[in-house]
Amino acid sequence: MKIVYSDRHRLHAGQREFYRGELVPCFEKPERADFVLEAVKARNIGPILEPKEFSVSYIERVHAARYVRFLEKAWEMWSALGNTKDALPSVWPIRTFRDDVEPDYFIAKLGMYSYDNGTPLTSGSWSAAKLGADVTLTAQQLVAGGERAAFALARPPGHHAGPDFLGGYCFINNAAVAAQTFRDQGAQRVAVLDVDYHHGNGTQTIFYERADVMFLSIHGDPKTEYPFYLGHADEKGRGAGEGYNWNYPLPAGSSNAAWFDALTDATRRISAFKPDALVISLGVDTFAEDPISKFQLREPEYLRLGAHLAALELPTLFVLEGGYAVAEIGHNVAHVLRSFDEGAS
Ligand code: OKP
Ligand code: ZN
Repeated sequence: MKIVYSDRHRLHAGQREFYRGELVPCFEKPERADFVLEAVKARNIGPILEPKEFSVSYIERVHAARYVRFLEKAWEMWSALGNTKDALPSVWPIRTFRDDVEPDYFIAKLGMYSYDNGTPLTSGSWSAAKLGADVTLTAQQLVAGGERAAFALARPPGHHAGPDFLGGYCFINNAAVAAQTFRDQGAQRVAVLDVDYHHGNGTQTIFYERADVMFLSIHGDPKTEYPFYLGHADEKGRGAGEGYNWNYPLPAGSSNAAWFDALTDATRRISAFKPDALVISLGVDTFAEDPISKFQLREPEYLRLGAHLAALELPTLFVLEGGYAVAEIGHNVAHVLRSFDEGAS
């Protein structure tokens, strides 16, 4: 399958994130994409294409305009205060505070548009995130144009970014932008399946009240795993969206058998939904050696995942999300894509 990639992802390179009481080097680093690129090249997954440039209006179909304006201007505002280090929030308007009055103070603004202190905003974050969306949309256009599948080799990741918030290393929800664009270009129904170790809270929130985009996520149980406050099995959608959101939280340390049981149930629901396109939020932090996650997938499981997804026989867009066992993430991604291609008709 064709792969879309730009080396300008490295414009986003956070220095430190807050983790277990201290600032540690970011897990989400540019080398991640380098390793994935190297592995897909080594295994001849397909030609590597440069992204086209898309209007921000595609992004604003799923993100609030005021959030996008904030991202565009954030570094300028922060650096105008004399700051040179990455911006991290430290205060948030949780329950009972007002979120309708945007503060002037930058860190308070940043807190309004974020939900954790592990996502540094740097001088290049907006450019890289916009480019990640361009990479994703370029790959989406290939699938909309008749390709059986395409891979958006994007970073930073996207699935934790919601309508008006960043977090979990994510700024723009690439998978959601792509799903919405499929809809806007004539797809009646789109399914988004999130196989990253972490619940795709941003994607869920964006489509929670909609029946035209089904969201399904297999992830570490939020009772102990990030993002903690969303991703339980009883979240099934609201209003028109009821019955179009399916979460498969699995305890940390779950067996691969349990993981594939969840996948089998999720793909059964996708088939019954009869979507015109499928978006896969492809995180490979499900890997047994991942430093921040607790599932046990390895090469045979990634091959099995690719074959299982191919059997759905749907136009499929793969979007890169997490995966932090840096040297191995390339192989893990390549295994999924190669076995998909082998199984695809
Ligand atoms: C992103 B993706 C907060 C540290 C928590 C966040 C994990 C984000 C995972 N200071 N770490 O889903 O792979
Ligand atoms: Zn993850």
